[in-house]
Amino acid sequence: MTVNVEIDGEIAIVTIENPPVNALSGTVRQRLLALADALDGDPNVRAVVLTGAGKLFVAGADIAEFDRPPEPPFLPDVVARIEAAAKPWIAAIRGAALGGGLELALGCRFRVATASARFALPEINLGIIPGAGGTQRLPRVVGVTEAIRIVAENHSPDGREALRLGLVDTLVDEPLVPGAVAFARAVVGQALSPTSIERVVPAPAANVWTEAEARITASARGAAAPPQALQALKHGIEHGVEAGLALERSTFLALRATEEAAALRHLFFAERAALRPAELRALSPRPIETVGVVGGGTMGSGIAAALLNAGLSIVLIEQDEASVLRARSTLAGLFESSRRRGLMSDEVASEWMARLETSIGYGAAERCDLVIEAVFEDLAVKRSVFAELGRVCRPDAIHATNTSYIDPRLIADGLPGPERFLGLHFFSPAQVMKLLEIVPTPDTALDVLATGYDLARRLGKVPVRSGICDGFIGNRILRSYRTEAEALVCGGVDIAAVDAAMRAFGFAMGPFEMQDMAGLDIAYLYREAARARGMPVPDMPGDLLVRAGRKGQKTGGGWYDYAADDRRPKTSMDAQRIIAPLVGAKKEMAGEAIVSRLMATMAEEGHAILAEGIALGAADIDLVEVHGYGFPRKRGGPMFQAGRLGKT
Ligand code: T1G
Repeated sequence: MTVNVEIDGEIAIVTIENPPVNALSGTVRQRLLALADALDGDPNVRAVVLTGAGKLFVAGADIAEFDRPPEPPFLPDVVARIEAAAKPWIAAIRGAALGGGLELALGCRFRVATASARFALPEINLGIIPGAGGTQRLPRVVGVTEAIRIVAENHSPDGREALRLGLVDTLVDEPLVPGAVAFARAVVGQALSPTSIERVVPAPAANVWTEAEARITASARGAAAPPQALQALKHGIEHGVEAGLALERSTFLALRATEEAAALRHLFFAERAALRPAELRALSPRPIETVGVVGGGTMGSGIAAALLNAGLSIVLIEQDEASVLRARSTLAGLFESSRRRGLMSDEVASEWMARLETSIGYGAAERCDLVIEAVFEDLAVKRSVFAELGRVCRPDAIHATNTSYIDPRLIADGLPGPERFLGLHFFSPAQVMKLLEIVPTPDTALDVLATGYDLARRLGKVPVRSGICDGFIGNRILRSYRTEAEALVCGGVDIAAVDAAMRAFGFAMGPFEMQDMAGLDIAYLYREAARARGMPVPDMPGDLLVRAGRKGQKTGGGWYDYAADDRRPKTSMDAQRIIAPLVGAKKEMAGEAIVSRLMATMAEEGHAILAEGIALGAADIDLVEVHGYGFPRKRGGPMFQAGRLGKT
């Protein structure tokens, strides 16, 4: 973890080397400050090239430091010291200059970069805003309109666009440093150009601010940082750089201490740790290029689309021509909706279709490195699929089931190749939802498990390993959440009050609205099956609704009523009458109390899941909830919430 310096003639080359991403830790900041003084005082040095070792320039401040009080030297001071250097500093950027890394580069007099380098101020994704001058220097380099997009809307220009914006002075091909040294030699001796902060930028028309405020507030959907990033930028334009820097710093420090920022940092590290479980890091995943998907229904088509999106070749296996046509039509519909929303070009859509082969019967499975089954949730049906695959596939091909609750051991029992069998539980819509529950059996080989994780990485998914229990991690917690919500209703709490409380907490929908959308019969059938096994499962209000034919939106009403052409839930007198036998005297309950009760229920189930070894860690449970069940990201997850309340 160092900052190295070497001298090439009259040019000093300063290289930040703090693997894995050259984060600007306290040690790095100290070394940069010391070097700025030393190089200013060295008569043999006439310019300084600043670069990062490895694949990128600098990924930003060291996020791991944010849970501790800030330690000097502070990054704004390091940036200001470099900016005030008597000799020009030239930032030489490859890979990425992110957050504090871009702010450091903006403190340099010049910036040179490779065409593919990426520039961003992603602080808002961590619930904070830039804290080292980015909201003030950037608009004075690229103009206010472009700066707003980068500071508050996650726009991330590459080197070519950065050149066009004036964010970089020239593009340099690899090898980067010699090109940067040549540029430094060319500027040596010239009168120093104004620093970023000295540049004057015209204040934009008033509508630029009002339009940006409206746009950013809407897209922030309650997140604190984006609107405040805009305000810091605007304050500096309207009241001068010093005032802008002061507001930026105070806002950064205030936001950094919020629960939202802590939650987002928690998820940032959890998502990265989830991709590389320690026990698998030394293992090589098996090569996967052609993947078979058995079953072209909603799940199978969504899985196929996710695989196509990752550049894999797909064999979609169905049982007859009609099913194949239906699957093709489903996929074409997915592509068409992506094209209409501008998420996919015609060329990409046709390239995807070129990599999609459909097959009637299992013959084509012999060419597959991996086959994922996504057929009807029935044990016998799934077992018959894998029996066929066992006959056709290569002996090293991996077999995966997408089951959402059947015990994978029962599916694989007695079939060939148990060591290359595992559960890969995708969430619908599989081409969108990031969560992938990976469910090995005791026989699953570690390199097969590593292959599952590697596939998740290639698909851009968040993999979470689950042990085998009823519902794995996510559906098990969902069941306890829904049961407790119904218990509140039995206790006299209004359905709409429960949904409103969970929406205010940050969920897109409350538990009853969600059930009406997904169908009440899913939970009902689960409970009826348990009752059939002799389990003492008491009737719940949802059961009464299903027996009365109220299964949710698909039947025109469930917990709520719905008009034919209007999905907005309306209080249902019919539903109230049906559930009345199980509902106590009306009881008012504050939203916070409702949230606290349901959070406690989720955390309690989470603790049981941890105690049983079903989840490897509390952060994994939070990832399941955030990436599979709509838990608001700014709240970090049920285990994070419990930890904040000292309940872990
Ligand atoms: N600080 C600390 N650790 C970091 C880090 C950071 N900024 N960025 C990445 N890591 C760790 C990560 O946890 C993982 O660790 C390893 O590096 C590889 O990461 C003052 C306040 C740079 C595009 O938000 O976007 O600057 O799991 O798996 O896929 O205004 O990391 O190996 O132990 O993601 O190649 C702003 C965050 C900070 C950028 C590389 N910067 N990082 O992606 O690797 S706030 C960011 C990324 C700030 C200033 C403000 C990505 C990447 P481990 P990885 P990758």
